[in-house]
Amino acid sequence: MKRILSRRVVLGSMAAAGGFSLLGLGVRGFPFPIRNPRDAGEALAWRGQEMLLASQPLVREYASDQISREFPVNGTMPSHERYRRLLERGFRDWALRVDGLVARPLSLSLPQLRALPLRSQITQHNCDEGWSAIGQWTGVPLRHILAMAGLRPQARYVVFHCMDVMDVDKRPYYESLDLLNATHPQTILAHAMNGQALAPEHGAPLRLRVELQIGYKNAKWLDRIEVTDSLNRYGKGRGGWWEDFDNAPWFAGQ
Ligand SMILES: Nc1nc2c(c(=O)[nH]1)N[C@H]1C(S)=C(S)[C@@H](COP(=O)(O)O)O[C@H]1N2
Ligand SMILES: [Mo]
Repeated sequence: MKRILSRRVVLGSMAAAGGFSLLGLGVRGFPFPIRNPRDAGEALAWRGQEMLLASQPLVREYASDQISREFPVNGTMPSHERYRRLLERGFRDWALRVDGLVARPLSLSLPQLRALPLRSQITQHNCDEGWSAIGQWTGVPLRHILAMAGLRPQARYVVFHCMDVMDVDKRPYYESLDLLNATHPQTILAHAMNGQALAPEHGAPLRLRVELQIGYKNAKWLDRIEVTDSLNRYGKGRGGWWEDFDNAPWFAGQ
């Protein structure tokens, strides 16, 4: 079962099979009510991931000669004065804030982040607009930062606040993960790509790499990470900018 069934096939069929059976019910631990078959499918796929991870914990990693020569860019760089100045000064005035339901709120500069334990991984990024690219990402495992901050008992989700404001609705980009995805070994806060400091268009100074999920979950231009017990109070309450704006699935497993 381990290798014959791909992650995608298992998640997909669980979603299809369960799609109609859960309307009106909730799925334990899933943050939203089930309003339609699509929601039910998403919630079941989310539960299915836990089972899959027990036997197949890491997504595929590639060799360095498989790295894509061109890696497309998606999203528009933060256009405000604050980001321009941060960039100009090499992010010396920037720090990642880690707060919310943590025992010890943190503020970590880029040199401090670079000095933390590293993970490097060569993975395939899949954007739901239909393109994929392989890149090498290097950064701090998010689980390490969460351990440094210390999760309080009520902690359920991690929210990623970004510095870009979306043109269409003037709302800041954000994303969120449950704790299983947030503490997965391949979930890292990357400050380097293909062996170089992360380029501005790819999310400098720091971006999320969550290899268990697709493109838009990989929040760029981070400046704050907040641990929370509920996603209700962010944006329109669906857990991310695309989730709010376009009803994109919050759990976008792959
Ligand atoms: N802050 C922020 N993060 C973002 C986006 C964005 O617009 N703003 N776009 C997302 C989408 S849709 C994709 S596919 C990836 C693209 O990452 P890349 O530009 O490094 O290829 O970033 C994701 N993270
Ligand atoms: Mo994307």
